[in-house]
Amino acid sequence: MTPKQIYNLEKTTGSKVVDRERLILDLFYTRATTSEAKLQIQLAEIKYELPRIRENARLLIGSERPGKGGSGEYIVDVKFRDLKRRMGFIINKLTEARRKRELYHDQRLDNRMPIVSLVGYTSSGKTTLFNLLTLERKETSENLFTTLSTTTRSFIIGGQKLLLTDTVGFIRRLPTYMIEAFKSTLEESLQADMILLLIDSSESEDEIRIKYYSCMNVLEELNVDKEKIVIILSKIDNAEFDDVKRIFTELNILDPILVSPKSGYGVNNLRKSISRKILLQVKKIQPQMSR
Ligand SMILES: Nc1nc2c(ncn2[C@@H]2O[C@H](COP(=O)(O)OP(=O)(O)O)[C@@H](O)[C@H]2O)c(=O)[nH]1
Ligand SMILES: [Mg+2]
Repeated sequence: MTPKQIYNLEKTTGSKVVDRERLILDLFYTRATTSEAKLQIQLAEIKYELPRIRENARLLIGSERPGKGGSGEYIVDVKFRDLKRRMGFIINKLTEARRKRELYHDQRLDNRMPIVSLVGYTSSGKTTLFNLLTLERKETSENLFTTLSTTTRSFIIGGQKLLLTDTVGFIRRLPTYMIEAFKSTLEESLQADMILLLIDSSESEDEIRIKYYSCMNVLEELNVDKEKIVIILSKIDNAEFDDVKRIFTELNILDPILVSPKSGYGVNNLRKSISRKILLQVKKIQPQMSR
């Protein structure tokens, strides 16, 4: 939506109006746990605002046309310079934050509970599965943005206490300037020992393929160890089993876990897989811990 459309809608409805991009930015912001993530999101916010300055200024001063030399042009200039300055400031801080993160990275392997992270597109069933595994009752819905705060809960599998993290998830048609901000919301959960990547298997073949590849690409870009990733075919109750099997053979996914977060189908099997995999991971962590 253009600023003008938002302005007009607000006037006619008497309600606050946010467009899709603004909403995604707000959502990311509520999920940001690290200062680096917050900075990335602020940067994306500036990129959202920059192309809207002129029109916003025009709306602000009402009928007065922001012609050359007019007060409108002045507002635009000041605002533009201000945003550019803030952008430079944020970029510097980000460089600094990245340097610090690399410096302290190794100290993260101290004595801690193994962490399992839920990743996947919005509406793939992450929160439903989260509730099921942790016996939590959080709101789930068709609404894409039900998950509003970072959620980590402990749960026990085979006597081992673990932490499970729910994430905001991938979003369809994400504007390119938001990609870095999106990745930064994931970054912390990707430090997990095991990543459950949920794919909604009830969607069309094309959708499944596209989403699978885009998830895997992002995880690769964020240097996630492939061995940590477990592919979960979610909502299997709503899928044609033979079709799904064929697609995943074609995608060369060796042993996906079939789950229906809603009905609970396949969840015991999933628990067993988590338990097996985490035991291996914990063994890998232990020697480093005693160094
Ligand atoms: N048919 C079906 N629907 C499901 C299943 N699991 C979740 N859903 C529905 O899918 C929607 C999105 O689920 P949610 O857990 O909020 O997805 P998230 O965005 O990945 O956290 C909700 O309406 C759920 O009730 C399932 O196993 N089968
Ligand atoms: Mg959710």
